[in-house]
Amino acid sequence: MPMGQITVTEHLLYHQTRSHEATGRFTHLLSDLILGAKIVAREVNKAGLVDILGFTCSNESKDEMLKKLDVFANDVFVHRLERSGVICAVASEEMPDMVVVTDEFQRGDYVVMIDPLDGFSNIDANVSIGSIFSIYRRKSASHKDAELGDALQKGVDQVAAGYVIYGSSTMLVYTTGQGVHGFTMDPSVGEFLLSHPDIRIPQKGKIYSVNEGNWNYWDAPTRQVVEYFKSMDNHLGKPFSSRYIGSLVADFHRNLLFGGIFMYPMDYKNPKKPKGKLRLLYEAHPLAMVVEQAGGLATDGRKRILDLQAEDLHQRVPLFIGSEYDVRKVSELYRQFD
Ligand code: AHM
Ligand code: MG
Repeated sequence: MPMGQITVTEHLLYHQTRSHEATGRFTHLLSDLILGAKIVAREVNKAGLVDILGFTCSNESKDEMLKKLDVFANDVFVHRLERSGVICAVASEEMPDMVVVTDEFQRGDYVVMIDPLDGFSNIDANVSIGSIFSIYRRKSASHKDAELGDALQKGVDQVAAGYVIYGSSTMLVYTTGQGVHGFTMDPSVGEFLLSHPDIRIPQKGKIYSVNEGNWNYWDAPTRQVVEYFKSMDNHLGKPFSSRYIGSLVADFHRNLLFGGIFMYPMDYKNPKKPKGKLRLLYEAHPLAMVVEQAGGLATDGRKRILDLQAEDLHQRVPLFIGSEYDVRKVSELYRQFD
């Protein structure tokens, strides 16, 4: 079949029937996530019409309406997943606690982590935003309610991860541990069609992406890392190009296709509590699985992201993610300070 005619469901079924764990449940779970993404995509696309059409039903301000989109995306995913019959819990960046499926007839063995609308503050400027997801298998016994420990796992335990980018077109990129595959939404048929099979990130990049406005909040090793990519003496022999959208999925996706490194280092905005910004479970773990499956790397500067054990649902980590060579260089530079 020509590549552009393979739907994401066909692709999933093809790979699942070749795996030893082909139960159909996993495909069902992904299909529910995809349906959620299609509903969110529809609303995100409409958000751009706000200025032209105004709001139909109330006198809410634009800010209030956009804020609702955030909540709406969360509700869509959580609602669909809870009723999918294949998960035992879902945790979201938007909710303080995880939702546990208590009905034993609705309960399955998967646990889903989701960032329903990442980079959402950019939506006003028509900048691409995204949803990020990560799937684990529960560790506790199947006949009981899920426990917090089922959500707090290591990145290497993920069975699948991916994201949807709501951009000039809507794209789904996912991995089940057998490479990374990208699908573009064809609005005329309402399906994600295979457009980027087996994505490989270039081994070395030419782009660095970081919020350099944080320079004054960084420590000496981090400044040296960023200096490295701007200097003439790096492995390119010339400064990298700087590209920073401030929307993680969009920055990550560009670097995945073209090569490069995205960084959100630890900073001292709160001098007593230095920390990274991005969340381990909803952002770092899933994108680390995607990047490694595409041949790249992800580190917190000292440890591989996928080896990090989650200790808290909303734990934040420093993140350096992208082309293998560029990320290795970061770890090397940090080691010099240890
Ligand atoms: P959010 O989860 O509140 O949307 O924040 C995450 C976003 C990422 O999409 C992006 O990489 C980062 O925050 C940008 O942060 P900053 O504005 O500090 O550069
Ligand atoms: Mg986020």
